[in-house]
Formats: sequence, C-alpha cells, structure tokens
Amino acid sequence: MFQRNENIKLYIVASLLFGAKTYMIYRFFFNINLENVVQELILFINPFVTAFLIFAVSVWMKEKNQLRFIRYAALLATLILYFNILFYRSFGDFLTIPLLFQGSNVADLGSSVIALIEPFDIFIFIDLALIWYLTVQKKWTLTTTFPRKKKLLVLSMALAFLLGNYILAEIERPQLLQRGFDREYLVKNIGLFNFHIYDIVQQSRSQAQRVFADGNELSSIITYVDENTTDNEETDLYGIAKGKNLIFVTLESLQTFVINNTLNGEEVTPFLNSLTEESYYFENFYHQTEQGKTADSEFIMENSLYPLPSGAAYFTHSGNTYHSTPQMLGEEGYMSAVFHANNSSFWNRNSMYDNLGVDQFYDINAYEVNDGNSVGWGLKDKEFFEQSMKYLTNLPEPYYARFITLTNHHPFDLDEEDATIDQFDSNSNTLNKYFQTVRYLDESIEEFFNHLKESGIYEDSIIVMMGDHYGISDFHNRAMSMYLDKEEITSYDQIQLQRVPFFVHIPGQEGGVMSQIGGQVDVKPTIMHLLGVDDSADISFGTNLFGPNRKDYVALRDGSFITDDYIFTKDVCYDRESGEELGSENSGILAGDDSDTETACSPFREQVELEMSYSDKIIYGDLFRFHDFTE
Ligand code: GP9
Ligand code: MN
Repeated sequence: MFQRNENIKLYIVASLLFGAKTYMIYRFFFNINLENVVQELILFINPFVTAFLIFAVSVWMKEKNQLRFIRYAALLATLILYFNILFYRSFGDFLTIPLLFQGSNVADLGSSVIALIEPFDIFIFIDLALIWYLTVQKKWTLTTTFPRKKKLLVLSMALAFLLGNYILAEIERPQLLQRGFDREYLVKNIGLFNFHIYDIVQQSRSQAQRVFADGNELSSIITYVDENTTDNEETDLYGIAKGKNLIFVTLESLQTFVINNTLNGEEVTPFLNSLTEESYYFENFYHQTEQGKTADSEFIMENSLYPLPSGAAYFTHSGNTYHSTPQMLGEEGYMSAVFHANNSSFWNRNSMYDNLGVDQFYDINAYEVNDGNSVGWGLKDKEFFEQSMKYLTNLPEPYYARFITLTNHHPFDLDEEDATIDQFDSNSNTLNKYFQTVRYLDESIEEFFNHLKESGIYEDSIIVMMGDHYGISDFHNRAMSMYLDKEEITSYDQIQLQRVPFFVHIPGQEGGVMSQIGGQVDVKPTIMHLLGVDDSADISFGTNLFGPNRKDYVALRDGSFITDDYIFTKDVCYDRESGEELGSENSGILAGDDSDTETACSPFREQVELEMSYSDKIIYGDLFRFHDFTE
C-alpha cells in the first residue's frame, strides 16, 4: 500500500488507480484484438493518459473541492465504463450517441440488464472504495492548494501526454480520426473516453447540418438528376434477370490492370479472364471511393450517391433515410443478405445495414474461423465461400446476396501453400505480393462459381462482381511503372489505375468486353435495369451501363473526372485515348497566374462539382427524409 507521503497527491493516486483499472477492463472485459507491440503499448498508456487528463483538472480547484471533484469524476467515469461493459456483453460493441438516442439496442438491453451483471463486477468500483477509505477512514490529506506554476505544469503535462498518445495512434493508424474505421480501432488507439468525445463531436456536427436542412433543396436536385443522369430507355437486356437471384461479389482491392495481363508470361487471373468473354465485362469502369474504402464502395453501389469528401458515410450518416438497392428490391419481394467474415461493427456495417434494409448479415460469427483457415485480415476467401454455401442455399428466393471478399487486402499476406504464382520482383514488397493474393482471389471466385453450379443456384441467378477500390497506392508507383513497362506513372496513368473490374454474368448469355466508361454510381441503375425494376422515381447520380443515353462522364471524389474523350485530374486536361496533355486549368495565384485558362475539360468541370455538391447536400441534410419515393 501507499506510504504516507506528503508529495503524493490525490490526483496522482486517482489517476494511477483509475488508469490501472481501465487497462484491466480493456484487457479482460472487452475483447480487444491486439496485433502488434505498438498497439499493446498504446492500449497500456492510454488509460493513464486519460485518467491524468481528467483528474489533473482538480489542481485548479480550491482544496476543499478537490476531493469532491475527484470522487464524482471517478464515479461518473466508472459508470461510463460500466455501461459500456454491460452493453458490450450484450452486443459486442461500444456505446455511441445514435445508439443511445435512436437505437432499439438500448431498449432491448433495458429488460435484460440484470442478467448481464456479474458478481465480480464489484471490483470495477474498487478504486472508488480505496479513495474513500484513504481520505475518510484514514483521514489522509492528499490535497493541497497548488501554486500557479504547478497548475500550469500539470496542465501542460496532461496535454503533452495526450498529444503523445495521439501521435502514437496516428503512426499506428494514419488518419484514424478522419476515417473512423472501426469503433474497436478507435477505442484501442485513443481510449474509450476520447472515443465518446469524438463520437459526440461527430454526431453534433452532422446533426447541426441536418437540423438546418429542409425539403426545398430537393426540387432542384430532382430536376438536375432527371435532366442529366437518367436514362430510362429500355434495352434488350431490360428485365433479362427478372425474378432471378442477384449475387453480388465485392472483389477486394482488385484493379483492372491485372485482368488479361501476365506475370512472367503467366496469366494473373485466368478464371476472371475467361469470364471477360462469358460476361459483360466493363474495362473502363472506375471506383469512386474516398476515405471509407470498402464502406464507400458499398455506399456508392447501394445508393448511387457519392461518398463523402472525408470520413465514411457509413459512420457519419448511418442514421439517414436512404433509398437503397436492398430497400428497392425488398419491395419487389427480394430478401437481402450480406456475407462478410469480419466483425459486424467494422465500418459500422451493423448499424448501416439495418438502415439500408439488409435483412440478414452473416458476419464473423456465422463462420468458423481459426488459425488454420485464416490469413491476413481473417478467414481465407476460399473457406469463406465454402462456408457461406449452407446459408445461401437456405435463403428464400428470390434473394439479393452480397459477398465481400477479404484475402486480397493490404498487406497481401498469403500462406505459402496457397500461392500459385510467383511474386513480382521490385522494390515494392506490397506490389510483389499483390499478384499472389490476386491469383488466390481469382481461384476463390472460380470455386464459388463451382459451388453455385453444383447447388443449382447458378441457373436461377445473375452474378455481378466489382472491384471495390485500388489495392496499390501511388506510393508504389516506381514498382508499378516497372510492371507496366512505363518510364513513369503520370497523373493520367494514376487515374487509369483507378479502374476496377466490373462483371455482369448472366448464365446463358455470351456478353463481351464493353468499353463505355462507367463507375460505381452506375451499379444500382444497371441492376434495376437487368432485374426489370422501374426506378424512374429514384434519385440517383448514375445511369444504366447498358443504356444508349448514358451520362457521358465519371466523376471521382477528388474532382478528377473521365469523359468519353478526356481525362481531367490535378488541373490538367488529357486526351483519354492517348494520354496527351491538352492544357491546364490554372491553379490561380499559386501558379503565378490568375487568368482563367479554358480547356476542353472545362465544361464538364462545373457540372462535376455541382453534381458532387448535390450528393453531399442529400447526405449532410438527410434530405431523403422529406421525399416520398412512391410518388
Ligand atoms: C473490412 C474489409 C476491408 O471488413 O471490408 O476494408 P477496407 O480496408 O478495404 O476498407
Ligand atoms: Mn476494401
């Protein structure tokens, strides 16, 4: 126990006790996955940093208030921890503001809360008891009036610790706060209390924008969409898959540059290559994701809206009203299910899926995952498809089943026995390994097709597959230029590298390679067209990829765009076919030139910006809550 020592002050005692307790709770009450030493270190120091930050406030108080403050702060913080523990026991997740106020989760919890309490929970209150014991029973005076210098010192120390914690977290997960990722990541890196503050700030920001929005803004958006992004023309393919199951596969990190390409003379993706001849394969299809990566790709294809310029709408706007593919198909009698062997809270999928009208989410708990059958991010794709079949075959038809693959994910780790193609040989380990996991993904898709055929599902379904986003960032451009046999990767090449494969496989139909430009916003209208669903009342920024009157450009979230003839990026307009520079739109004063330069790309530029701002308005203002889509 403590030696009675005049130098030990209550805020230090409380910080140490509360910090140690929080750490124990992180380790033993929550199931937090630690992947490396840095994560362990962060998880260890964070509780003390946070506790110090809370209790150090007391040094600014009058001596007689210090004790009271510390007691109440410790009690409140303990209750917050404890509510999280109870919630976690029931839902395997941390509390968030939207959950508290709008979720049915907490209401569900209410009735069973007693059942969640365990006898040893009493230890969670042990530091409170100890402080009480020392200060009341033992009458230790651990408080004092602090001189101004000391107050400032303690405050600076608290802030410096916080900054240190944040820097470590930023090293471990760049852009952690902007992107959100997963609640577990946030808690792991910044701690539960800072996570709650983060959550409150996020929620109030988006609430404010929502509060000031009204339905009037929608009418100009609807006019715009009707005039610019709608193609209601029926083609030969209209309703070709009416009433059939829709099987959608997200091809993790798969880029178009590997399709129909070779490594040391060997095809990288032999199965997908064969599918390019037996499907409608779109070779000029672009991903449009931003910080939300996979979640953005899902958001775009399910809603035909753009992702947000920062953060993931899956996190920031999961409570909005949407008019999504699962909802629209639900009205046609389709049951919808998502299969993905990861925690359901990753990318906040669990909340978002409920809201998007996904009926069933087969998350990690639906799968048997062990060391032998997983690699990198988790369950290997081949296992994933195999284990999914028992669920798929039992779904009531017609269904919309969406599969999200995982193995071909950075850092592209693969067990030796699964590697069936050599690594590339360059300075980029990432690109070198990419070919092996891409090949593995190709094989797993082939196996999935076989499962579908064997189970008889194949004939009654159409299979749509899409790459979610790039796998190889521009950081690896030197290695990439070696592989593509180019002198360098220019900004033009960089845009062309944002192409991801898009397949529409209709059993019994030949298909072929399609060269029109398209993007992820086009997926929803394309699906509706194939399934013969009337979507003329939808508000969507994409157009049916098979339509004759398509919107003639694809906008990327950073403002770059691709038209039939041009590519515009980083202020430069290029010829799409040749890559030749056609001129640059000045970047104004910074470029030492403030006269406006028009290029062939200029007319599109304004429209792209307008379109993005409309999409943002819908999301920030939650405008669909004012609209009746059945009218
Ligand atoms: C996680 C998986 C990968 O569940 O979808 O996400 P990403 O890092 O690609 O966005
Ligand atoms: Mn992804």
